[in-house]
Amino acid sequence: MNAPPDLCAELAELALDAARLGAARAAELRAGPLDVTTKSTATDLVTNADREVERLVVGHLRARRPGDGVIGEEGSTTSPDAEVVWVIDPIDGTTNYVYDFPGWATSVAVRTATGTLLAGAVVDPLHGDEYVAARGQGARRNGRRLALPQPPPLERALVATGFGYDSDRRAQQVAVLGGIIREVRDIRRMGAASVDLCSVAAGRVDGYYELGLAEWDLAAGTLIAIESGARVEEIDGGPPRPSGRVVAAHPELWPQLAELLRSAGF
Ligand code: LIP
Repeated sequence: MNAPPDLCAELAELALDAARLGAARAAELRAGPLDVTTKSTATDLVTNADREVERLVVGHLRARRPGDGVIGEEGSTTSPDAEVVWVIDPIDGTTNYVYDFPGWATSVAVRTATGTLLAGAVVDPLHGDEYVAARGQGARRNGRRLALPQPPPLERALVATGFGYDSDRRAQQVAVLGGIIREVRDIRRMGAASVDLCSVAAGRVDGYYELGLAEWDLAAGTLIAIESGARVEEIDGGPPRPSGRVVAAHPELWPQLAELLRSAGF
């Protein structure tokens, strides 16, 4: 599918609108009692708010683009092979959300059937951050254009990462962390991949890596980071993929960070 710039700009506006709507409803629901249950493990939380926000965002998008497909973390997937597909994480960072800990976000992206990201938005209301990008048109945070600063040397890089819910996977991830923590400035674990990727875009961290993310964790933040000037790829090359090994950093820092991660077993 050929997506002209004006279509990507229009989709970006709709993505931001939908993410704002979802984040605002999530914040409202957080003020009241939550029905919290678990998914893949006892620490993989999901709440009534995740489900309600996803329904709200999907309804908003469908009303405006009824022919598009949807892939949602909480099960709203319809027409996943459509020419245009929306990828939604209603509340990325659900553990942060349940604990009322800043750093959860509503993430809304849109891509072609073949995986080309066209637009994306991430709204992190507790930090007051609204990120948006349209393909080829840059990325913005709260309306201001983002441009990656020159990176520090690797040993002065602030690097974000995250951990899965499975204890065996966490053991693997801690081993990688142990292999890099003495070689960089410091580590940050924010708890939401979309916020981590947007933090790279905003220069709030110099790099990010994580293993085993879902498409809805990755989609919007990946485009926002790329459009800010970052390199966001699988450690072995190519676009980030579900259950892969994503690395994001300034293009000049990316190879060094990737090499360090490989040496640590990532
Ligand atoms: C989260 C990811 C994060 C990861 C967390 C969790 P969720 O997604 O965005 O990067 O480290 O463990 O998987 O489950 O909150 O939507």
